[in-house]
Formats: sequence, structure tokens, C-alpha cells
Amino acid sequence: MGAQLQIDGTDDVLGNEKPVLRNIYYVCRLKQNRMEAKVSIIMGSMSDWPVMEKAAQFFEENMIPFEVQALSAHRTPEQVEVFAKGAAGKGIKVIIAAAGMAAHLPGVIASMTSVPVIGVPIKSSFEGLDALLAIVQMPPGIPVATVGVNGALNAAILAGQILSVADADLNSRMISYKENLKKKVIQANEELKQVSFKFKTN
Ligand code: C2R
Repeated sequence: MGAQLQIDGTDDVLGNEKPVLRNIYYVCRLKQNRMEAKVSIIMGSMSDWPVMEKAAQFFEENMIPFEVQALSAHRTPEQVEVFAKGAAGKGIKVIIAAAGMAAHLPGVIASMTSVPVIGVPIKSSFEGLDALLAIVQMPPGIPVATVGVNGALNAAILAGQILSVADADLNSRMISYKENLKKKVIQANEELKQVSFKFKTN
């Protein structure tokens, strides 16, 4: 393996006479370079993706490594179990689970892991109320932190905040994200100053 791999300047560090050490060094370097997901976005169906894309976008903009996949407690229960039981071991710190209709997915995942689960009810039928109630009304002992219907962005922000407890750089990015929200309101009030009505007093 070492003969084919040419990684910048490693020969200078180890020398040609130490092939075994060099191979170990290469493997460590490759492992270091690989980005490891900290958040997992799980959706019951690809039909949930147009909503969940907003969460992916937030992680992209805020440099938070994430993975995304479709899994269903109803349609692929075995794979859900494998995912949920393996999540902590592969370094996942927060799971975002989205589902519409009879949305059992977030709760089922939460029942099989100690990784915090944020549930996103998807508006698929009954204005999303069916999914909201299914996700939020968990029995005592198996909490799912539930955001509003189609609340993918809030789920991502909450996941970012959870991760930022142990990451000072991310914490600064989360603080400036919130600061920017203030600017939006200031800008809104500037624009409202230009709106005129006979009975508007400001
Ligand atoms: P299709 O569009 O694939 O028919 O799915 C999905 O999240 C989706 O919103 C319709 C809706 O079914 C949801 N679904 C669940 C689960 N699996 C899929 N609620 C589950 O395991 O809870």
C-alpha cells in the first residue's frame, strides 16, 4: 500500500527504510482527513427531503459535518435498529429524525440510543398534526425534542446549539447566527418607516 500512496512529504518524516511504520502513518493520516458526521438526519421517506434540505443547508453553511439517509420504522425496521444502536459508536452526537403521518420513526430511534433525538413532524396529512402528536407525545422515559411542523431549520439550529456546548468555535458561529437575526428585525423596522398610512403614527 505504501508504495502507491504519495502523501505530501511523509518520506521526509519516516524515511524509506521503515515501510510498516509508514503504512500506519498513512492510515492515521487518511483517518484524520476523513470528515466524520456529528449529526445524522434521518427521514421516513424521500418525500420528506424538500423540507429536510433546509437542515442540511444549515449544517453546510455552519461547517457541521452531517450524514443524511432515509429509514423507516414501518418499512425498514431492521435497518432502523442497526442505525440507532450504532449511532453513538460512530460518533453521532445528535440525531434529527423527520417523519409524516403515523410518525413513529423518531420515537423508535430514541428508544434504542442515548444520543439525543430531535423530531421533525412533516406536514403530509391533517396539516401535520398527526405527525406532531405522534412525535411529541412520547411516554415518560423516551423523550424526543420536538420542533414545529416542518421545522427542519429549527431542528438544525437546536442540533448546532447542542454541539456547541463542547465546541468553542461552533459556539461563536451560533452566537453570530443569532446576532444576524437581530439585524433582520432592525432592517424590517427601517423598511416599515417608509410605509405610510394616514393613521400610522410612527
Ligand atoms: P411516502 O411519501 O414514501 O409514501 O411516505 C414519511 O416520513 C412520509 O412523510 C409518506 C410519509 O410516511 C412517513 N413515514 C413514517 C415512517 N416511515 C415513513 N412516518 C415511520 O417509520 O414512522
